[in-house]
Amino acid sequence: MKEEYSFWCRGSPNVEAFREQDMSEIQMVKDALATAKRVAALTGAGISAESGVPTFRGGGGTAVWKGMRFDQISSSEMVKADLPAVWEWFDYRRGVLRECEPNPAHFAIAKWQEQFESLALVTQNIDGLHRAAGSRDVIEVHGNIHRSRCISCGALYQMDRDTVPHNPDVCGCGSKVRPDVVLFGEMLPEGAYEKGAEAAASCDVFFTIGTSALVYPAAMLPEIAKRSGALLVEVNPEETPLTAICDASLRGKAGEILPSL
Ligand code: BV8
Ligand code: ZN
Repeated sequence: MKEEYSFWCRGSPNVEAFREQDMSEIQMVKDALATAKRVAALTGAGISAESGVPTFRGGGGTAVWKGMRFDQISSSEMVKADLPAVWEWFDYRRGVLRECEPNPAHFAIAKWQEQFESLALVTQNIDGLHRAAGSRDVIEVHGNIHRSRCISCGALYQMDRDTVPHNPDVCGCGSKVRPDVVLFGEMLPEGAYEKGAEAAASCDVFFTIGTSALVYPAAMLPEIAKRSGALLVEVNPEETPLTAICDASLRGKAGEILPSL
């Protein structure tokens, strides 16, 4: 049996603690889901934490790479200034991802696709773990680390997760390729934000899962959902700037909370 499942089935201390703490809130969310037709979710790095993928913030730290904060190395300036350094950072992360599998949180959301009339999944993550867990039509607002793009003609190259380092390094047209990921200072993929905003504005329940809600415009989506009358549910061991406007804040790990919903 997979490690994380035995952990969950054993009734780990976290799960016990979590049960007393949130039963009223979790019951409210369960009741809402019993009648919900349209559900939407925004996920961030925290949903992949139990798969072994390091998060960017939280736990008091900020990811750094060779002395640079990750928002400096993951920036449009660095692609122009030092593309090899950007690839070194992304190939390192792709190497880490080779060992990472979807966790019960990813599988729970993939199951929701069958349970509700409509399920819109917007992810800030570039790790591809939602798709690997079986989710379809994932709106990847920050791109995907297993795809690269020519800096001149825009040709896309899909890599499998074992292609580390990235390949090809040069496009057929002769120009360099870069990660097909939205870096700081760059626009989101055409239509991605709009699709997410439309889902947020028309859902009955909106989940913000495993995100510190600091990066825009993705962090706007839960606010749009709230303003449009959705029940706003946060799943995160820590408080975030969204906590104050949430109808329910389920304090715990996504891999334990989502399957229990
Ligand atoms: C744009 C890809 C516009 C790269 C990423 C000042 C004010 C407001 C905005 C700005 C500003 N200055 C600049 C901006 C814009 C900027 C921005 O928002 N900056 C922020 C930091 C202030 N945004 C942009 O640049 C965006 N583009 O705005 O373009 C524009 C307009 C015109 C013309 C040109 C451009 C592009 C943003 C996208 C950047 N790319 N990623 C890469 O991955 O390297 S963002 C990066 O942060 C990741 O994608 C990540 O997903 C995202 C958000 O982080 P989180 O997912 O939330 O992860 P984090 O570690 O922060 O938090 C984890 C959470 O999980 C924690 O809360 C933790 O408690 C919780 N957790 C931990 N374990 C668990 C858990 N939860 C549940 N279960 C667990 N087990
Ligand atoms: Zn090209």
